[in-house]
Amino acid sequence: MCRHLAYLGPSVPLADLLTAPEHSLYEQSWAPRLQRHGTVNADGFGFGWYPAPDDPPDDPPDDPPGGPARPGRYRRAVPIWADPNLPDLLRTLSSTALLAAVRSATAGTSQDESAAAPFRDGPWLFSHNGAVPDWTRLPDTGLGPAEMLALEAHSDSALLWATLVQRLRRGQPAGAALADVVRRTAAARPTARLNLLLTDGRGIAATRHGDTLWYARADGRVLVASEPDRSGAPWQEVPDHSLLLATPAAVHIAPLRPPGRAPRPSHRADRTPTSPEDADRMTSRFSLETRLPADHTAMALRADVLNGLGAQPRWLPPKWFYDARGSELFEEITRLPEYYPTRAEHEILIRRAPEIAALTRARQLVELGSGSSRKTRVLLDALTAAGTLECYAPLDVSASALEEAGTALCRDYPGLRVQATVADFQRDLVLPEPQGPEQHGPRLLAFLGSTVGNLDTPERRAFHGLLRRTMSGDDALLLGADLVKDRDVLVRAYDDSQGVTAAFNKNVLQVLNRELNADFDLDSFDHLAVWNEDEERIEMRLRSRHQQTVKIPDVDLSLDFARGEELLTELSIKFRRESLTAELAAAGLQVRQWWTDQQRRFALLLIVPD
Ligand code: AVJ
Repeated sequence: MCRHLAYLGPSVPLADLLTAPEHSLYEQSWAPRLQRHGTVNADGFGFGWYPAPDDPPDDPPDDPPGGPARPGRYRRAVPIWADPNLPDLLRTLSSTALLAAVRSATAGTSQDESAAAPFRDGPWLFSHNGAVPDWTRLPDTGLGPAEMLALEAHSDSALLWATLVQRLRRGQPAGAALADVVRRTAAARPTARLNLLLTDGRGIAATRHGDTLWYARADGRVLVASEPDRSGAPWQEVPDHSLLLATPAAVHIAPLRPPGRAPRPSHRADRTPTSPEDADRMTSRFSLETRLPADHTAMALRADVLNGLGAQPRWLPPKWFYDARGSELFEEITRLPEYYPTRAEHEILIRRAPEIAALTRARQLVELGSGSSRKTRVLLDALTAAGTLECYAPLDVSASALEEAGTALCRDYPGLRVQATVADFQRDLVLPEPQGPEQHGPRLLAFLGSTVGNLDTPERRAFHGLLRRTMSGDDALLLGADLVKDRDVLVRAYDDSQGVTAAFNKNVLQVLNRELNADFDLDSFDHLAVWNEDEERIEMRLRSRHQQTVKIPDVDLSLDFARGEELLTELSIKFRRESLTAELAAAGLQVRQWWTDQQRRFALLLIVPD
């Protein structure tokens, strides 16, 4: 029930935000697309906006001069499309900040305009999208009889607003106050839906808890809304159970934790249990921003399948190995006796981490494709010991991996901020803007595990160029690269005796079966690891055991595989010092250090812009 929206940015006519865009809030009142509960939002609407800074102040006398502006408000109990005054109002009013809502009332609540959002107190405007079951008996609201009687409306939203106002008046920061109200309400009413939206005209705080929430930030503007319009703004979905803090300059998203949920047990023996205060401090040191549209993964998979499986020879990009099962199998691969790269790289990292810390003096560590961040701890330890590190910024396509790794790191590194970004850095390498005091400090970019070997030569060239353009003069890049070596050692590393790599390879077919309703029979394909001598790379392939037809209904494909026909699933390029150094130099990147393990199987490169 309900849809809401908040805006901060340059002054615009309110019509540009509320009625002009395709699938605007106006349209969402009768045709919401993503709404989880209810259908039309016809039980009133409202919006609040802020006076322009040069307008005469209308502060009440007890407000300090120059204090925050008090917003104006317009609310009606009729459907938004049924108010004949609205078009003129929206056309002629402009503001740098807006909060608006269309309402679908819960049974048993006030039906007049007093129950329409936004609610207001001082500079604050507030809206609630959701419902609290049995709200009249909600325990521990902290409200006395006077406050109860002063509720602006008989509704769950007005009650939540009163409990929030108490906290705001006490000076609790907006985000903490919202998170607190959601946690307490959810503890008493586990099925409550609590998408809250709050602004003071300068910042927006919002929670997603049970319904949908999106934001778009670009060109000094930020929009936060229940669902995206189709104005072309770069909308991103906020994960459920999150707190979002936004200004036109930055958006922060942090997971909302249910009260009293115990932190996961640490592998470190020397740690004392985390107190609730620590947990709050941890949450405030962890942020997650997503740069991928919500349907990115589904769309990219469809495109890759149509493109690769429709081609001859057939191929698939290796990133589709890594669903939960695939990531587990890869972790298992790294522990196989035959799979040396992980251990070799770890050996170098352990030995060279102090030098890396001394040479880079990095204040921010940015890791591309961080995954579980397991090997990163060696670097974090060294950079922490050197006393320079303030922020770890992992980038990965998996939000769940980022959240899991990020919260664990916040727990184990008490001074560290973790600023995670869900991104596909191969397409769109935008390094996270530093949010803290390390604004101008040197950054260390890390791309480990020889994942660079998954890129073919043109892709690698483009990627090096992208890296170079993103790096400033005092930044450095740490690159892990597997080296050319004896053929048998290589093939064994990708065709182990326990069949773990075979299972990993076939898992991609399972991913297509699950995600696209394909009917691959895993036993009808053999795992192959081939050393391509000319290209100096391992090629993982799946070979059809017999002539067969595979259907992939979700992308309308029917594939005939001849007996013995091969599907290429991964390239793993092996490098040589001279050619890799030359390739990097061509992109304007200079190799400062080339370190290998004792057996010279793997190289770790410290690279600077030239
Ligand atoms: C994670 C891409 C570095 O190529 O060695 C391991 C993946 N594939 N066994 C690699 C992989 C098969 C791995 N990378």
